[in-house]
Amino acid sequence: MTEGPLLNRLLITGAAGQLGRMARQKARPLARHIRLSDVADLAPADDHEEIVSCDLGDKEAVSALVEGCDGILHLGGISVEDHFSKILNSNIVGVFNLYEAARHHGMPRIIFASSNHAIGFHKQDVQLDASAMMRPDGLYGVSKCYGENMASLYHDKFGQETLIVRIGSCTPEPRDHRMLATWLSEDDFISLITCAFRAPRLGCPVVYGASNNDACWWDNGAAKYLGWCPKDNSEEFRTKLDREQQRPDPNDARSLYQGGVFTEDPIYPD
Ligand code: NAI
Ligand code: 15L
Repeated sequence: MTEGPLLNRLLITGAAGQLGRMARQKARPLARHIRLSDVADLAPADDHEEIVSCDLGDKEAVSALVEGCDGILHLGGISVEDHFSKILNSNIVGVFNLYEAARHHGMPRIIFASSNHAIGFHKQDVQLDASAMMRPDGLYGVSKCYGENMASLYHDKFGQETLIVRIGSCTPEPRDHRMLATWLSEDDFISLITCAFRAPRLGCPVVYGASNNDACWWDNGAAKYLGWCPKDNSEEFRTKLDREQQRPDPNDARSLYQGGVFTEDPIYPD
C-alpha cells in the first residue's frame, strides 16, 4: 500500500533561506499543500504551493499565516550572531507570535530549528544529551534557548507538540574540521522531519541535528522512540578536508568549543 502525504498543509517559515529552499524541494512529499513564507522574496509558486510574505514580528500576520496549517517547519529568523534588535524581532517576538498563533489555530506540530549555539560554550570533549545545561555562545544562541523554552512552556501548559532540533551544520558537505562532528546532511534532516510528523506521539523532545558521523559529541538516546536513523557520515569528507585545510590549533575556539568561532563573536551594538 502506498502512503499518502502525512500532512494536508505544511507551513515553511524562512522559506527563502538556505534550509528553506532545500526543504521546499525535499519536503515536497510530506504534504498536499505547502505554504511558503519569508520577508525576503521567494521564487514563484508551483501548483501545490502558496506564497505568503510575512514578518514574524507582526502578530496578526503570523496568526493568519498559521491558520489552516497542520504542520509547521519553523526555519525563519536570524541565523547567526547579529544586533539584538534584529534578533529580538525575528527570534524572540517572532517565536512568541508563532506559538500564540499555533495555540489559536489547532496546535499544528512544530519543528523548531534550534541550533548547536544554544549549547555552544560546552567543550568539544564533552558528550551532551538532551538534559545538558544550555550554554549559549552569543545572543543568537540565547534566542534559541528562549525558543526551546517557549516550546517547553506551550507543551506543558497546552499540550502543543514540538520537535526541538539543535541543528549542527546542515550544509551539502562539511566545510571545516569542526563540521566533521556537527554536520547534518540535508537528507538526514528531511528524514528527521518526516519521523517527527509521522510519530504517533511527539511530545517536545530535544534532538541534536547531526548525521551518523564518526566524530560525535551528542547522544540522542532519549529520542529513540522517534525512530530516526541518520544514514550519512561526514567521515567520507575527511581526506578532502585534510588536503584542503590546515587543522585548527588545539587552543583555537574552533577546536575547543562546540560552537566554534561563534564563541568569539562580539555583542554587536544597536
Ligand atoms: P537563513 O538565514 O539562510 O534563512 C533564514 C530565513 O529567515 C531568511 O530567508 C530570512 O529572510 C528569514 N527571516 C529572518 N527574519 C525574519 C522575519 N522577521 N520574518 C520572516 N522571515 C525572516 O538560515 P538557514 O541556514 O536557512 O537556517 C534556517 C534555520 O535553521 C534558522 O532558524 C537557523 O537559526 C537554524 N539553523 C541553521 C543551521 C544551518 O546549518 N543552516 C544550523 C543551526 C540552526
Ligand atoms: C548555525 O546556527 C547557523 O545558522 C549556521 O549558519 C551554521 O553556522 C551553524 O550554526 C554551525 O554552527 O555550523
